[in-house]
Amino acid sequence: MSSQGAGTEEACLIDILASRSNAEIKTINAFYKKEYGKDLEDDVCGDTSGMFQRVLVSLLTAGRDESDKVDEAQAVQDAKEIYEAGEARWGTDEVKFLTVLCVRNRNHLLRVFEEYQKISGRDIEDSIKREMSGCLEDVFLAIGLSPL
Ligand SMILES: [Ca+2]
Repeated sequence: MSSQGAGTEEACLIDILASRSNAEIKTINAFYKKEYGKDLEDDVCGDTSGMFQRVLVSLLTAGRDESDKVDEAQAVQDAKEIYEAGEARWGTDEVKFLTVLCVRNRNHLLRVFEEYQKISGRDIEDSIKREMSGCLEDVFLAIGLSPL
């Protein structure tokens, strides 16, 4: 896999997984299994590696909170943790980004991004671009930008 950015297959996976509901992802998984006789997750794991693979697998498990509840205290905490995992340190702790971006609901995330802007003085998109590269950057950007 190229580190320069997403190739066609990776871009396709990012498009499909970053913005779908849990129900849609479950349907995609079931369809894939029926059509190809194997799990999409196994194929994704065969074709990708590292943090990008972990993000895709996390999205494939369809475990995102789908309520519209914003937990204020948690949103502030999430924003702080993302800041500390990225801009505030040498290198990047990508797991923190994954934990927030792949799990929290959309309303909550919007609140996190707002809080993040206050703490860091940057948009989350800017920080993702500064802290990540390649497919990982692409998938986090897709999650950060898309209406989940
Ligand atoms: Ca950093």
